[in-house]
Amino acid sequence: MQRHLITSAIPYINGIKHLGNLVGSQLPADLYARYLRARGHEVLFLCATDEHGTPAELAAAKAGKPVAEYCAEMHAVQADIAKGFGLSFDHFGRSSSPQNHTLTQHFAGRLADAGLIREVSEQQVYSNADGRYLPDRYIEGTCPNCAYDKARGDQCENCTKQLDPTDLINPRSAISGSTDLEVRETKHLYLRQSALKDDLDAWIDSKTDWPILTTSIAKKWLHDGDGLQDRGITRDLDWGIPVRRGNEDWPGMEGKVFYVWFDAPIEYIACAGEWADANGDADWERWWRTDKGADDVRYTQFMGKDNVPFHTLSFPATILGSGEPWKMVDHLKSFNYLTYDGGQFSTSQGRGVFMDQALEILPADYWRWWLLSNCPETSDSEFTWELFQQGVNKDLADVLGNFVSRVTKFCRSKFGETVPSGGTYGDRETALIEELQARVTRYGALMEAMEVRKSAQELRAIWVAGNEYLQAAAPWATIKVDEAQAAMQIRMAFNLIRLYATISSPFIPTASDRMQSSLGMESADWPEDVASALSSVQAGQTFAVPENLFAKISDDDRADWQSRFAGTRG
Ligand code: B3M
Ligand code: ZN
Repeated sequence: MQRHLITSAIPYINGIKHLGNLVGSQLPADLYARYLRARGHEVLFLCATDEHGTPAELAAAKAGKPVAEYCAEMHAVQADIAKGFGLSFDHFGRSSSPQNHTLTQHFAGRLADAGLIREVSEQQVYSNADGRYLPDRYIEGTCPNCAYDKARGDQCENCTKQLDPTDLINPRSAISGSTDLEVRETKHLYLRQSALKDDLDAWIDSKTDWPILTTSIAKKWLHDGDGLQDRGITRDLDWGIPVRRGNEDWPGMEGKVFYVWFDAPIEYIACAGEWADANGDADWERWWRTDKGADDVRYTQFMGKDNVPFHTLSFPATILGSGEPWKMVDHLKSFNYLTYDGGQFSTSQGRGVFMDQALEILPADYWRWWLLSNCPETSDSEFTWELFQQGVNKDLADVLGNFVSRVTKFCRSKFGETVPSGGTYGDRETALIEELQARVTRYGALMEAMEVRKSAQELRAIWVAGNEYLQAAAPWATIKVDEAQAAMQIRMAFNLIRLYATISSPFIPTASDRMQSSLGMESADWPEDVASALSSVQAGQTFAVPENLFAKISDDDRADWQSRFAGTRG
């Protein structure tokens, strides 16, 4: 048994996330967490809302609410939807928590003590029309790196380059659209990432098992152009964590807050503190402090590719620079983008399917299966309603759902609602067990390696093998000549349902629970030894037919949703 710390990138508070956000971090993180728990490991799976910075302020202003109130409300909404999708966080925290305030100020103090923070008088964009400074997302313009014309002041979404507002070409205010901007001088704190460049480089080199997507992005920003840049970690905003040096005032920094990307990753740690406080003072340091037991923890992060620079450079710089024994990430799994009907999913433009809408039209498992089995792992992948319909109908309805329904209904009509006795496994069953042993072992290895799409393919192949067995054994024909033999075949099929329930649960937890409870089971151990797993449901076991495990998506439904989600969300 190992101990696994798992974090998903923490979603911005500014509204309900779309399916592209979901599949790029929280959903695969949940898959991994559920798998590891099913294998008996100890898991701490953390996520939170990212509540500071311009995304929060802009969204609250749009909603006409004070930021704190807006954040509290949206946190509850996001927590609820996460539950609806079966995201099994041990804690869903808030980056605005008191724990994160304390810890963020603590890190800033440590970094200052280590000489890794410098004060910079910098040029900042001031909007005359808006009467305020325009940090980060308050400003938009053309990316100096790739010429994308909707780049934001903090980062270009298109090429992932981290930017400063003054880098943008043809800048305009995101509040008013005004181009009546001027540059004024104000004082800010900079994290001297450049001083940590060699340490970061060596640390990244030691991560030989990281996906290429992750390392290539990290290396690009370490070495391209002038190399790793120092980053401003403070902002002229009202909402955020006040700039303090540990628990002391920071002269000259009055009224300023830390930059959202400085405090957001620290929330991964603070969230463990929130979890501990919510769970009767559980010991969180054994997950995060290598001097308090975390040296044998394996820490895995999940995120979209645009978040990689912050997790491979900025956050590690914070931790390394603190000189304290905090746990650093062991494996960083990053994802490309899911596109929507030939374009981008977009929160700001309300384009695509959002998590609340998805749950209104179908249960979570349909989405979980399709999104995970098509996740943008090695390249971008595409959501279209046709592909979604095909995937759900073929895999879930025709293969898995149909198997469960045929087996349970046939048994009920011929033998009643009890698994029948008679017969013993023969050659066909031995061959099936052999095939499944190889497949289940491979599936486990792929899940362990976080090969999400390949895991889904293997799981599907395991479902298909059961269907092929049933088709070849044909108990409906066997029963006419040899009832004991047919009973044995049905018993095997019930054992397959039990096996499917167990190994499918990381992907489709609700359907798995229903399969299990139809067999009166609470849970089962992972079928390491397939032969014994496939003899565990025995004659005499009662069952109930689970109605409609998966319904097919009709062409009418598809067409209906297609037009309903064609525009943008108001
Ligand atoms: N909130 C960006 C995002 O939701 C950002 C991630 C923070 S992870 C520390 O994609
Ligand atoms: Zn760019």
